[in-house]
Amino acid sequence: MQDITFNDHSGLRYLPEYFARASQEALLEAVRSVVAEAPLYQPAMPRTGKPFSVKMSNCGPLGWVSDIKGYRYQPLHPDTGRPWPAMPDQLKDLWSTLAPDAPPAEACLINFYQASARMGQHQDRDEDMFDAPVISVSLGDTATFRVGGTNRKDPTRSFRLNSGDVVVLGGEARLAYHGIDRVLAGTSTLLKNGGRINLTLRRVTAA
Ligand code: MD3
Ligand code: FE
Repeated sequence: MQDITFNDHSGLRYLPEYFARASQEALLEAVRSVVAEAPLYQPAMPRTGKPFSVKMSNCGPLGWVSDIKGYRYQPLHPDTGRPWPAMPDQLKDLWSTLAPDAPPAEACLINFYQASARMGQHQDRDEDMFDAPVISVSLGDTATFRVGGTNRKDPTRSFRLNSGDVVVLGGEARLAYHGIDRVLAGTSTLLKNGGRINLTLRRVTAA
């Protein structure tokens, strides 16, 4: 674990290599057991039903899902109909360390990117409250991440998210536009078959 190396005025806090390799491996094992119980599913765009290039699962009491009917949080896996698995202790600890004043996280979205996957610029606003930050953990191949401001037309900047990096989006940055432009294949040995996993922790309901 290392010190904060980037903490901007808007509330974006970047913690490169927050998790060392051994912790990344332990976290990956925890994610594998979640996905064994709650398999990655294929989300689709509201209205059009166009499939996402990213596959998803969740852990914690609520999970974020998207299908032709819309975006929402729900307690059950859309394919299996079972509750999402519990949030691993490493993620609960991460939340209490980096968001000590917030109520507990309720949702951890698991995004799985293969080499060609992308995530277009969007805001995270399906939650009932924006006081708590969003905390993101990257595992596996490096991605180029782009973040702007709270208006779609605000200038953006781009930086790389490597395996073990953590980003905390609090304050004004909580509602900033952001997305993943590309995944750089072959940049990490963490996932045997390559690809990238992003874990995003969120508080959904008002405390
Ligand atoms: C900036 N995930 O799941 S994580 C998402 O890498 C999402 O999978 C991306 O955007 C990923 O919604 C980016 C970093 C991140 C997460 C939430 C944010 C950046 C954010 C919320 C506000 C501003
Ligand atoms: Fe997002």
